[in-house]
Amino acid sequence: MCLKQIFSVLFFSLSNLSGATLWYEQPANRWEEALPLGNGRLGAMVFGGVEKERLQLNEESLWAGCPVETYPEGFKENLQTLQEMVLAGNASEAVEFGVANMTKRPTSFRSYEPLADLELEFLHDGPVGDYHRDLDLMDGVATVAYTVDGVRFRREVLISAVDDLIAIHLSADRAGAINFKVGLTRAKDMVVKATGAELQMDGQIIDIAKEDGGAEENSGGSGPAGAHMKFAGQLVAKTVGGTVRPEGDRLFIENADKVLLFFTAATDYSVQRMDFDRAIDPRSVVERILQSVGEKRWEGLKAAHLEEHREVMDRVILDIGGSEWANIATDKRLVAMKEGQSDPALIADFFQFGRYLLMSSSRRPGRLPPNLQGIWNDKMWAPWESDYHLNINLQMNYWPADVTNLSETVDSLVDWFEPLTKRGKYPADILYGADGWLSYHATNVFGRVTGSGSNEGSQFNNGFLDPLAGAWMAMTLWRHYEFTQDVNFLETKAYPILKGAAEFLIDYLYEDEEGQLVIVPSASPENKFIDPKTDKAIRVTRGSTYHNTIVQVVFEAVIEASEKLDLDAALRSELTAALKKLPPLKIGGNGTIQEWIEDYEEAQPKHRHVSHLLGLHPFATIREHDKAMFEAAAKTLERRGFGGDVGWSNAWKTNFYARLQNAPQAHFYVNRLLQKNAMPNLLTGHNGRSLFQIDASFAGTAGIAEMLLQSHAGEIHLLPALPDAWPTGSATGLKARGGFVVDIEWQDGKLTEVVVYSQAGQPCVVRYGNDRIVLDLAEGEKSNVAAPLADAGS
Ligand code: FUC
Repeated sequence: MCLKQIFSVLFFSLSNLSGATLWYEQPANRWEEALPLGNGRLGAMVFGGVEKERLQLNEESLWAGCPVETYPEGFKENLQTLQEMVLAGNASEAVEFGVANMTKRPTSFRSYEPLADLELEFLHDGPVGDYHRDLDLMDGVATVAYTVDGVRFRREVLISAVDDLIAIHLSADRAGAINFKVGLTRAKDMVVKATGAELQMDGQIIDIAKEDGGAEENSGGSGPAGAHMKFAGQLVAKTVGGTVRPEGDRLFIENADKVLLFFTAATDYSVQRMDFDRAIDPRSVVERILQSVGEKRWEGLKAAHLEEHREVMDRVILDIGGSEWANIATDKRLVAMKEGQSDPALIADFFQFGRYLLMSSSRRPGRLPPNLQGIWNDKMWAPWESDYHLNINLQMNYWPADVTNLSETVDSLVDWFEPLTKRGKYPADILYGADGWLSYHATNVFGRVTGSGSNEGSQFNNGFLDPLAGAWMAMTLWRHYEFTQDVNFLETKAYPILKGAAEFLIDYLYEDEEGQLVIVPSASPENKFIDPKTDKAIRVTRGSTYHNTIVQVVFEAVIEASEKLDLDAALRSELTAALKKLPPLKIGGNGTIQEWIEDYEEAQPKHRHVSHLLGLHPFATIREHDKAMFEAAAKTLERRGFGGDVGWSNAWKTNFYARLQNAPQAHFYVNRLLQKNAMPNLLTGHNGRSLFQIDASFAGTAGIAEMLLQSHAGEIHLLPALPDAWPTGSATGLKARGGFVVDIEWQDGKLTEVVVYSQAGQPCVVRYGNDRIVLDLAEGEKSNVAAPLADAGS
C-alpha cells in the first residue's frame, strides 16, 4: 500500500468517527470549491491554497445602501381601479395599468457585499506532496495539510461563536519553518494599516447615485448616493518562535514554529433600528471582542469552540447506509453520483452540511437570518442582491430548523422579522387602508417593506401583486411554536406578528359576487397564465390558490393561538366566519390542482414554483385522507416535472413527494438535487450548478428529514417515505411537533427501534405504516415504543 492509500484509509476511519467530513486532494481553484465556515455573524470561504491561502470573508450585516421605501403616488385609488379591472375580466389591461401607475423608482435596492479577503502568501520553496484539505462538519474546523521539502505543514481554521472571531492556526513539523505574508484586501471602500503584529482595516461604503442598478461602478443596485455603512476589522498575529513585522500594509512572519492569527470585524448596523447607527463605532466593537479573548491560546480557544459547535451538531446523527465510495474525496464522489452511482453516505453528508450551514449562518452572536447565500458572498453585486426573498426562499431556509433540532436558529429570524413587521404597519395603512402589517416578496437588512424588483415590471408583478409574502413568512414562527410548544414564545413573539398578518388579510379580502372572500389583485409566484380574453401571458387574477392557502393557514393559526392564549375572542369569530367563505381548492380539467381560481392554461407548465401545492408542503391543508386531492397533487407534480433543474425547486419536490409518501420520487429528487445542483463544495446552484443560492441546501436537508419522520397531521409518522436505497439505518434526535425528540432505527426496510422523548408533556399518536399507538408521556419522560410498532408497518 502506498503512502497515499494508507493516508486515505486512515483519513476514512477518522472521518467516519467524526460523522461527516467534506475532503479534497487539491486546493480550491474556484469559490465553488472553497469550504464555508461561520459563527452566525462572521463567514469565511477557505480555499486551502499552498502558495496562497485565501479566506473570502463576510459579516452578516454589511450591505450597500440605506433604508429606502417607495410609495407610488395615488396607490390606494389606483388599487381600486385595478381591482375593478380584474373583477370585470380585463386582467391584461390591469397589468399595463399597474406597471404604469403603481410602481416607483428606485425599484430595487443595493446588495449584500463581501467584507474582505484575507490572504496568506507563503514563501515555500520546493515540490508539494500529500496535499489534503477538509471541513469537519461536526467540529466546524477546516484543515489544510501538505508537505514541502520534507516539512509537513498544517493549517486549521475555525470561526468561534464563543469568542466571536476567526482563528487560524499554522504549524509545521520542523522548527522555524513557517514563513508568510498576510494581508487584507477589498475591491473598494477600505483602508488597511499594519502596525506591530496587527492589521487594522477601516471601511466606509460609498454608494454612487444611479436610479437603476446595472453599472459595474454602481455595484449593489439602485438607490441614493452617500457614505453609508461603516465597518472595521482587525487581525492579530501571535507566534511561537520567529518574528512578525509590518511590511507595507501587510505583516511579514518569518521563521516561526507556530502561528495563531485572530481576526474579527464589525459594522455600525443596528438590527433594532434596521439601519446603520453612527452611535456604534465598529472599531470599538472589534477591540472589545479582541480584548475579551485576551491571552487565550489556540488549544483553549479550539476546545471551547468544539464544545459549543459539537453540542449543536451532535443532536442529530444520521446513518442511511454506508458507501463503498466513502474513502474517495467528496468532489470525486459527487462526480460518481452524477454518473449514476448510489451514495447514501454522501446524502447523509449533504444533510449534515445543511444543518451545519444553518447553525453557521443563523445563531448567536449573529442577529440576522441567512440571506439568499446564507452569509457567504464574494460578489459586490450578488445575484438578487443576496436579499431576503419571502416568496419561497427565506421560508425554505428555516424548514430544517426545528425538525433537525436546531430550534435556536429561529432567534436570528425573529430579531430581524419583528422590527420588519413593525415597519410593515405603515404601508398596510397608507397603501391599503388596512390594519396589521405587510411585507412584499423581497426585502433586506434595512427592512424594505414596500414593493421591489429589478425593474417596474418586476416591482409590480413580483412585488405589489404579493403583499401576502410576509404573512407566509410569519407562519415559520407558528411552526416553531408547534414544535417547541413554547407558550412564552407564542405569546410574546409569534402571536403579535401572526395577529397583525391576519388583521391585514381580513381587511384586504374582497367579497365577490358569489360571496367568496378573495384577494384582488392576486398572483401565483412567479408563473403566468394565458389570459383567455387576450391570449397574453399574464399574472394578475383574483384569489390564486397560493393566496387562498396563505389566508387559510394564517387564520387557522391565529384562531388556535388566540384560543390557547385566551385572547381576542372577537377577532377569532371574525376569522372563523371568514374561513367558511374562502374559495375551495379546485381540481382542473387535466386532473391537477388549479393554480388559479379559473382553470387557466399555465404559460409555463414546468415552472419552478409550485405555489398551488403550499397546502401539501410546507402546510398541511392537503392531506392523505382526501384521496382525490392527494392524487391531484401527485398529478400536479408530475406535470411540473423537474423543469429547469432549479436547485431550490428540486429540493422542494423532495419534500412534496415525502409528504405524498412516495419514497421512490422523494429519493429521485434528493439525488437529482445532488446530481444537478451540488457544486464541488456541496453548496447548491440556482440554475443547475451555477449561481450559488443556499435555500436548496436547507430545503434538501428538511426533505431528507421528511422522508424519515413527519408530524404535520396530528401524529408522529415514522419512515413515511423510506426508499429502498436506504434499507438499514438510524436517525437520532429528529424533532416532531408537540415537543418530541425521536430516535429511530430500521433494518431491511423495517422499523426496529423507536424512542420518543417528550419535552412538553403532551400526548401524541405514533404511527408506522397504518399502525398507530397513543402515548401520554410526562415532560422529560421517554418511552421505547418499538415493540408495538416494529412488527407492523404495511
Ligand atoms: C425567486 C425565484 C427565483 C430565485 C429568486 C431569488 O424569485 O423565483 O428562482 O430563486 O427568488
